[in-house]
Amino acid sequence: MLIKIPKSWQLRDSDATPQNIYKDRRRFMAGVLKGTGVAMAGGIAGSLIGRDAFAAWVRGEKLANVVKSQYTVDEDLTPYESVTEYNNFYEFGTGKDDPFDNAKDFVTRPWTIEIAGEVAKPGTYDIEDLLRSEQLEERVYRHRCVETWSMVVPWVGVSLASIIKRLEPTSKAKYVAFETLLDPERMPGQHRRVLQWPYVEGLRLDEAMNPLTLLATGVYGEVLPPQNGAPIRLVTPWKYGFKGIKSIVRITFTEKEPPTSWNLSAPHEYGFYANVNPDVSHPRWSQAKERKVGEFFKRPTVIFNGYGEEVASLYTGMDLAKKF
Ligand SMILES: Nc1nc2c(c(=O)[nH]1)N[C@H]1C(S)=C(S)[C@@H](COP(=O)(O)O)O[C@H]1N2
Ligand SMILES: [Mo]
Repeated sequence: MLIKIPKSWQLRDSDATPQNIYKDRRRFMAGVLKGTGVAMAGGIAGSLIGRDAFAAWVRGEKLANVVKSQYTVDEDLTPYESVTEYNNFYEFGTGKDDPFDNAKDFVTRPWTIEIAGEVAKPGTYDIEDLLRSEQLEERVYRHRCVETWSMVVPWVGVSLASIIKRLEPTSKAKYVAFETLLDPERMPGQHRRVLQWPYVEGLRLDEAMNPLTLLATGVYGEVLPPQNGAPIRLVTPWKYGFKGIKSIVRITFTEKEPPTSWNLSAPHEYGFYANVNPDVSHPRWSQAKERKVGEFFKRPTVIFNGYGEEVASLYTGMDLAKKF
């Protein structure tokens, strides 16, 4: 479905598309990618992801063939340095600047992703084969960590729904489970049992199919740096940051709710759903306010991180204080 009426957090078409091609765009309506809400910047529907998307990250080298998505908030971006130097990625240490220091030399090419479980097209795919026919989109998303910090991040990635459709889940598939690489040689933080390794996460299938759900391969117009989850990581902007599993090597379609790392480690602190909810306190702190990285004063947190118009219907009839 093409979103015609912008939601409060979306850019208008005319904002998402440079003015000089906006008029042309009307003639290209037929070329608008179906099902993604993408405003095509130039009518290159169906184009392949540029080869550079599968190269190692090089600072300053911009990705080609990226279109600006309407799924974009019109807010000031968190500076590049904060987005890439203030991270959680326990495979590279538990301090916020450890991933920046320790993940630098993490080699992410070549990379394979195993597709398994209740799906018609299982197999081990080279990342390039899995993504080849997808459209790279830039989406500026709010990003909210359970430790009450927040950012505004310009991700580059592909719609997870689009990939899932091609893989054809069976009628038994109700959830999607994700797994990070397990390799203590390359991920030294895995020598310490701060979490059970590998890091695992999961979504209900309808959450995974929501148009907001992104598999990010880049940020700030460049290939994703290792500390941000290269070469591919999950982004679900209405959920707390820990759902955004990094450096994914396996995606499994399951009938039952899969285990998730933070729920395994502290079940009363971290639930499966992890929806941003200012009314549900973390047992050790309130979730009502957040501090945008770089700002001094806290702001009130908004339910579903402001994405309620797009996702609230996924949870009708659920008690989100119990199913947190
Ligand atoms: N594999 C893996 N993925 C992970 C984590 C991790 O420790 N390991 N930390 C999570 C947490 S707690 C957060 S807040 C986000 C941080 O993503 P960012 O560094 O891109 O902001 O990554 C999530 N994904
Ligand atoms: Mo987090």
